[in-house]
Amino acid sequence: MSTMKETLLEKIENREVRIAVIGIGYVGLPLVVEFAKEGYHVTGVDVNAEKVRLINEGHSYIPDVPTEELAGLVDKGLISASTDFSVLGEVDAISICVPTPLRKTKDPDMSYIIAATDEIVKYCRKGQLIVLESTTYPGTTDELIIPRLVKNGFTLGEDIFICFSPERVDPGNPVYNTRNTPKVIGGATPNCVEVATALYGKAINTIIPVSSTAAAEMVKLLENTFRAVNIGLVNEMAIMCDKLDVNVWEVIEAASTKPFGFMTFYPGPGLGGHCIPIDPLYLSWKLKALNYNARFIEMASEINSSMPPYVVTKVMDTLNTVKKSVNGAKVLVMGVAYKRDIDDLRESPALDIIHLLQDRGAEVSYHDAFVPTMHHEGLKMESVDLTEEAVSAADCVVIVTDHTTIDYAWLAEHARIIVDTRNALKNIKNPKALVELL
Ligand code: SAJ
Repeated sequence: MSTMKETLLEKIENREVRIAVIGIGYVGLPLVVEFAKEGYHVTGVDVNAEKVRLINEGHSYIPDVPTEELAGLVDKGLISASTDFSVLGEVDAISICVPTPLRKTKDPDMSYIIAATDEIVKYCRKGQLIVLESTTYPGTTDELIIPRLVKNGFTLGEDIFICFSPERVDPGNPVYNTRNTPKVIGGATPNCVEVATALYGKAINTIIPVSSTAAAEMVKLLENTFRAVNIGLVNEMAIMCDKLDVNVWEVIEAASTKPFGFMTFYPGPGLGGHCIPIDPLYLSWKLKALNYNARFIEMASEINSSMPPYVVTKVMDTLNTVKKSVNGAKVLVMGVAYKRDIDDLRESPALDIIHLLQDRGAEVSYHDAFVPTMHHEGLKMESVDLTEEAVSAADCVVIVTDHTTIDYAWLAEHARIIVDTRNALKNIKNPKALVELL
């Protein structure tokens, strides 16, 4: 008589396993597609009826997922989507890819994970694999997921299999995608890891098993804390170089020639995105509960959060050199997305910079072809056309996001003053505009 594990492993081999992915956003939808490309039937489950409709019509709303690829898999009947969580009772494997934001109090908002888990509790049955992918603090799987799921006579690792596997999606990355980025998996028991490895290994090239769910949760937080702290370091370097009258960009380029023991990060207007500014605070929050203060995380967060005001001070000081006050000045912000060549505004430092400039009486407009309209965090604005009139009418242009679609030579030709927070003008020799670098 086969054990539940053996039955599941066999169904995985035979492509009979049916999969549900809860949360079909920039993490969940690529995962749905990768499993379907391997011949598995995958259902995207989401509370957002519009996303469900678009998927069932074969339309992708995630730039990294081509519509034609999604449509082909939907037409084959391999991909479907639903707002009805009862489908969770019909599948063999469930991946949870829901958001883990911060509350206004900067505490972790676990409501999405808990809501998804409570839906699974209603429908889960023996023989299922459940994998949490949402970035969260170490201990979440063991403390929140397992106690909710492993009751009613379930035996963990025998008839229910639970793992944590961090998502590693870098939106817009032209090289690394869900399939070719190694996937870390930590399970509640060795059987759990074995089952998850067998399934994910069908859709992802490299699986990296670790010894526990907490280790896997910590791997992700190390990865993103590493980035937040190093970006904080290089932002402080920018502030120090400014005081020393040294060009930080030149220093970084030269340091980057070191072929070992150095990794290049660049200063900027602040830390955007729904991961890097937020994930480390999940870790520091957890450690506070254990009476430990994660100093690097706190310090990096403090420095990175100080960059938008630092940029606004740069604008004020530069206007001052031409005897202009920021109060009443026309300021054009170039790029509002949180990083180049994407349309995502979440935690974008541009929002803080615009608010701070408006608070000081500036008349602020923005241009961002990726963000034609912005209705976000109290701002309701439209992107202005990038014309000579718009640029030359501005008392100051601030490059906040360095989209590669902009002709920076043209901009430097027609702007009066440019505050460049991304060294976007690095290749422009003798710009006509007065340029102030971060
Ligand atoms: N930034 C800097 N200086 C740098 C690098 C980034 O100021 O040297 C800023 C960016 O402008 C942006 C923020 O930091 O506002 C985050 O940038 P990011 O490049 O880390 O981009 P994310 O948050 O979209 O994606 C990251 C992933 N990025 C990379 O690995 C390059 C990766 O860390 C995670 O897979 C992902 O977050 C996630 O989902 O956790």
